[in-house]
Amino acid sequence: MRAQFDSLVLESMAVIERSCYNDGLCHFESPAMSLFAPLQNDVYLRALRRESTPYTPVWLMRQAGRFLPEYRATRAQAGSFMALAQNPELATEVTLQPIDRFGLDAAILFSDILTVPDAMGLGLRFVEGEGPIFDRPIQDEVAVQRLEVPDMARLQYVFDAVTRIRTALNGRVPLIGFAGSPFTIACYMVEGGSSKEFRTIKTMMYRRPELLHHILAVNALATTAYLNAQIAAGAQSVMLFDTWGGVLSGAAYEAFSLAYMRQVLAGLTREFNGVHIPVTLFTKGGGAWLELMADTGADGLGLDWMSDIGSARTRVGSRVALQGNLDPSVLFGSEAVIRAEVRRVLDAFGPHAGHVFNLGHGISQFTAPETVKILVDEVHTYSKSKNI
Ligand code: 1CP
Repeated sequence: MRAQFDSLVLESMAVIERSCYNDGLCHFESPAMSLFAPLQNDVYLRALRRESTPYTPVWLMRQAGRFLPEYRATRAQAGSFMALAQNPELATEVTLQPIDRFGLDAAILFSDILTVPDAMGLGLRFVEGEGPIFDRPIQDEVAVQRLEVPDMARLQYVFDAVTRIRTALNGRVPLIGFAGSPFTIACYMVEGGSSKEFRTIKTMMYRRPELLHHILAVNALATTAYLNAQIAAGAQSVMLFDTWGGVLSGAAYEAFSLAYMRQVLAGLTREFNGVHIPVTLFTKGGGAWLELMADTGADGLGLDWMSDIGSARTRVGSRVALQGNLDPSVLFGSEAVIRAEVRRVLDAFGPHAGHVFNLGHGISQFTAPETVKILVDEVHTYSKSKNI
């Protein structure tokens, strides 16, 4: 069984054309796709295409993670977060854990947005309790000039995980690939880790904007190549996480974040082996800019919990699907509160096609897994009963 699975994975990967990864623009011809099982649940993909669905699909940002005891066990087995992410077999296992447990409508690749700067040679470490740290942050002109689009071969472990996960899913639900936005990964690259004030990157932005533009241009090319390679390896939809775009002024958001997400979108493979690959953009704190985001040509927009999804829908109409909106802290509430808050979001979105239920940001590590079961049940039963 295992040998058969491994040979299927190897066969799928062997036929993926890898020769043009670095230009970000090449079109892959991959007969590998025919080796994947047909999709049984396409509700998530249909919602992103704004087609009607029998119920509202649901998945949760960071659905594979520390709130699940089985994730903590696999992570302990791997030894560290990066060892887990770099092991396609274990990454497959943790990607499937929330699918098996909760009956979600999409799986998301288990990896991280910081794999790309790591492949650029910045030296990524995760320190318990402190989050990600880069040993070689990009803080002066010499470091900026040295920065290059990494050879995608250094990220092969990610593409191998994508193919292995897609194979293991066996058509149960679609697989989402992802990357950080050029600006969001630049925040970590310039700050050297997590930040509250973003003083180093904002100082660069206002004193040496040309340096930041250079970093962002490299990041946009790298992100395009990275996502296209995930699509070639089997990702059926991709998402750009712009977690920190919302710390910018409107003008700076357009120039330093949105402009580069547009570049990524322009270079993405939007149709692969005759199938449309939907793209979702999520700018946390980006509620003021939804119309601009909808104009990028993305298929879906992620919403944090600070925006009202009903007014957001009125503003963007059916140009894009909307995903998200439930405050992750709702999962700290009672069963009755969780069910009521889920219904509130579904009612606020209204009787339209094009809603993907999700949280407004990643699930907290302190969430009790049983609460997610309640959430998924309420999304499915209530939306089915309303026949949205
Ligand atoms: O200790 C651990 O096990 C590590 C915790 C963890 C996990 C589970 C990290 C470190 N990354 C991940 C996985 C991850 N990260 C996924 C996989 C999908 C899933 O779990 O279901 C995804 C999509 C991400 C994306 C990610 N990483 C973002 C964008 C989305 C978001 O939540 O805003 C960001 C900002 C990161 C950086 C990062 N990686 C890890 C941590 C703890 C952080 C955040 C650091 C910070 O707050 O600045």
